[in-house]
Amino acid sequence: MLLSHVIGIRGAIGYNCCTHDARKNRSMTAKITLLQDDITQLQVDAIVNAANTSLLGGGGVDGAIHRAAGPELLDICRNLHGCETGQAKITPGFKLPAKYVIHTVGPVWQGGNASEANLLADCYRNSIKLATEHEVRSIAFPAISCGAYAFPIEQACQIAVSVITEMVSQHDSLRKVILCAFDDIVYKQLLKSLGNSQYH
Ligand code: AR6
Repeated sequence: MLLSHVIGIRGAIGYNCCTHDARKNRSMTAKITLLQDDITQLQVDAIVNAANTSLLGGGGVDGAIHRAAGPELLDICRNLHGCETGQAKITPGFKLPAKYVIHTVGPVWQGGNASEANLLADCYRNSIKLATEHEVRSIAFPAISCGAYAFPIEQACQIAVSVITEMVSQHDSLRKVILCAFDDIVYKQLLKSLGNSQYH
């Protein structure tokens, strides 16, 4: 696998961007891009929400997405009857720039012996699977479980990069995957994981 790596830094707001071109054999051209940004502002086909099993909103990125999408998002989420950890469900984005929100539920960190790693990988895998079923070409992920759910950030970022890299190689229709970090710690860790992935 060939990976190219470009970093650009824009302006006083500290916008950071890193692009990895992952090409598998001849045809795989989907790009994995790292941004430090508010996911609710991204113009992509779908953004992923780090939700809880109720799907009825919460704090963190979940709260930000519900605020930006407007009350219709909560109305439609009531009809989804929740979501199990590691699974994903899709709704429209309503007032968001994104057409869809894919709601997934990350694991709460319990010390590492409660299948947390597998469940986190399932979140990325099932979100991308659902996205491709809805002809999503561009998708943005927050750092699932890296906030209130207290997953160790280094391990979470490695899982995110590894599963996304694997999934884009299997789904040619997916042109762009954005890893959207909010804080510096997650941003730097994702950057490191993307760099390390060149050697695996
Ligand atoms: N854009 C991008 N990333 C964000 C944003 C944003 N606007 N806001 C926060 N983050 P968390 P979790 C980052 O706690 O750990 C909720 O209450 C944040 O810095 O949102 O999966 C749900 O309802 C962190 O790196 O999600 C659940 O109850 C990452 O998003 C619970 O929290 C995830 O932090 C889920 O916890």
